[in-house]
Amino acid sequence: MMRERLEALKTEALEKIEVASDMKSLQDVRVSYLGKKGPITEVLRGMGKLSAEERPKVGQLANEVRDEIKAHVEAKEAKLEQEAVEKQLAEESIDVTLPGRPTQVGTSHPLTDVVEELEDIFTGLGFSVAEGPEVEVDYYNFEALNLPKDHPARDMQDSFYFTEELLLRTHTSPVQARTMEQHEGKGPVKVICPGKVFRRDDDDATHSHQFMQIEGLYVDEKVRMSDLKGVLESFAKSFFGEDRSIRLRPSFFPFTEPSVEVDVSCGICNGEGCRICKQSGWIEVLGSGMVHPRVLEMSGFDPAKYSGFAFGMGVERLAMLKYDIDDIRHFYTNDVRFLKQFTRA
Ligand code: 2U9
Repeated sequence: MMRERLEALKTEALEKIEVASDMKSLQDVRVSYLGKKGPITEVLRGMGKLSAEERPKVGQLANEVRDEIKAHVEAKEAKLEQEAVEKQLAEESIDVTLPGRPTQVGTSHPLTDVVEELEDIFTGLGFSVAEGPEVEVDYYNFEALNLPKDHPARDMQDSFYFTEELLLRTHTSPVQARTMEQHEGKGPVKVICPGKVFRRDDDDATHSHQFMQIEGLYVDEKVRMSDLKGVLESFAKSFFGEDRSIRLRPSFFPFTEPSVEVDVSCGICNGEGCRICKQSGWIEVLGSGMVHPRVLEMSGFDPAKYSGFAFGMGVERLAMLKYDIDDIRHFYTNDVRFLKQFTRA
């Protein structure tokens, strides 16, 4: 009787294990058959009623049934776990044949490209690169550059002032004045100073209240006007093309004497005269001159022993000439259709 009961329990349990489709129902089967209150324990408890001959045989059978159910539960557990892993792998698999999503790649700003090209050209001619503050004191921005107190550039209308003493620099010249001062009267000083400058202009196609300059300074014993001409001619050929030439026209700046404006031959008509150069054959690109003796003196150099030349140019203007850009505001409105046309080689 007990034997049949055990055999029936086994068949029943194995069937339930077979159909259990998740861990929860499998554990329920295990607890209900093998637990302390389960039918097998119950059979074992009732063995007292059996004869001494029957008892060990039924006890052995009960143990076998219990071990077999246990083994099936464990095998099913392993199977369910394996299936769960396979299901997860299938769900998380990546279709490597799908086309990739394109990523937007940025470009460097055209002004950055031009500044870096200019730095390469001038470092190739022996200049170092110097930088300085954009918020300047009156002394370095004006006084040390021989700009008299009544100079129009000092007017509140022309510069951005924080206080009477403090303003946004109107050119990068204060960087050269600071560099000279650091050299304590001993040459050579040979630097270029690229950077942002600020003027109270109304913005239009050729003016911006913020723009970029590169200025240069070379001070040493026996620096002459011919050095100025050689360096600037070499720059013009490197930047605009070997077929271009320069000419100097007399001009005036408070910080240089004599002063010149430098034109480059027109690359469109080769000096013949066209719309771009307004029929002159020449395009104005920068200002320059021999450093004023007062400027040398104020920054600690003896003008009897030292001389030098300086130059200044607007980076946007150079970029506009080189890349045929018709409006300075394109550099600052950051329209990607404009920006993405400039990708450094
Ligand atoms: C020191 C001594 C001399 C810098 C110079 C110019 C001529 C010049 C303009 C060009 C177009 C500014 O960007 S622009 O508007 N610059 O014409 N700049 S000489 O002379 C210096 C600078 C510093 C100590």
